[in-house]
Amino acid sequence: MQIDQNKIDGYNSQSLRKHERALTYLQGEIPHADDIIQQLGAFQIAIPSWALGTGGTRFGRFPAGGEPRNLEEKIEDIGLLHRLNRASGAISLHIPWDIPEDPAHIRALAAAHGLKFDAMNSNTFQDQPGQAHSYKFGSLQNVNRDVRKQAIEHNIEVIRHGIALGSESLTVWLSDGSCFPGQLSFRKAFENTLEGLQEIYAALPDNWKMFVEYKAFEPNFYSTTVGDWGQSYLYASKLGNKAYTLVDLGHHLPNANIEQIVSLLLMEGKLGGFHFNDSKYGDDDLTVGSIKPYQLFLIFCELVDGMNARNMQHATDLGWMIDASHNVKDPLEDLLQSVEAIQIAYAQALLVDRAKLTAAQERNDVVAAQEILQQAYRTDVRPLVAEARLRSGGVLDPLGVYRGEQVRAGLIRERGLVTIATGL
Ligand SMILES: [Mn+2]
Repeated sequence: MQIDQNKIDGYNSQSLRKHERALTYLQGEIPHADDIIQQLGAFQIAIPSWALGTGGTRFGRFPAGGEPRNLEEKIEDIGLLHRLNRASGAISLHIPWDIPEDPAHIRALAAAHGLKFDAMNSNTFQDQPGQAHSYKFGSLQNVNRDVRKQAIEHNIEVIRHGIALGSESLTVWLSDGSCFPGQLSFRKAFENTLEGLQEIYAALPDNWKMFVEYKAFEPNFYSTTVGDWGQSYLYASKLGNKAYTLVDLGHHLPNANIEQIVSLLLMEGKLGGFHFNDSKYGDDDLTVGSIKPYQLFLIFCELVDGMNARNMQHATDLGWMIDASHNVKDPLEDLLQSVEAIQIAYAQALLVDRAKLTAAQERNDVVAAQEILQQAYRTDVRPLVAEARLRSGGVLDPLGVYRGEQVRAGLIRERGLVTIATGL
């Protein structure tokens, strides 16, 4: 069932009129405004199952109450987000945090909320209760073959769970590395890891992709065995054409030029997936677009340009996911903000006049090139994003409706979260 915009926004025909005025203005200014609205409507961002609870730091965790207690409730929460913004139509599961006990039931529940299963995520960065071998000194890199074998088997089990749910990709993030010089042999760690990834890769169904996620540091602080895009690219290249690099915005050293990394990975056909978040210092996992929105825009410029150059479908040919944590915000509010920030950056990137930019580059007109980018960045594209939402059956102001600041029809508070009560 779709949310009835008139019911929910009946109170605010004024906001709707304001939106229409702003939209009409933009449509006059931007010849391809309706194409952008269409592209925005098709663009879906997966929500990871672990983003729905209150996160924490090693210093503490301050739960707000009303957190989903099980996978069913997590799916309901994402279903709510998707009903509001029509742009969160996928869920990404982490094993073993969210093992689907009854995959057919979970699959049906997700489908009823209009959700697909995005990449499956394995976990060899923690020891689980009853586990035979410890990952204290790494998983796939470990000097002990039994530890490596356990990590390989876990990943293959994650693929099996994913097949049952209709997922088509596996994301492998390894915390493997070392904390002190001399602790391990870089070469042996790489070779062991590659061997393990090859065994996992061999278990992938034909239509699956494997994403090799890198991270510069933490929890290891001297070396990380998949530490940067070059290392990830090396693994992905050696593995084969189902393996790709996954870029997580927070997994770089400070000031890394992520847009350039994105551009080159796309050029080589090896960019597979994307984890959105924002940061000031390290892997801060803050709300997307909250700290460096211009960087997010520049990344999207390269995504759009690089995908167009390869005739890729923006909406479906890369895995798009938010990977953030929420220590001081309601996770659902944060996710609504994050999805909108992604849509805004995407829309702004679609606004860039590529022909003019290329011409400016060809004549080394640095000033014109900057003006062209900033012209797009400084355009308020929120009416285009809102219009895409409305046309897909979402609401004008997802955060406002969620917060219940406005007249609501059919909304109740349950478990501390707003749930649409009108049923599916
Ligand atoms: Mn990530």
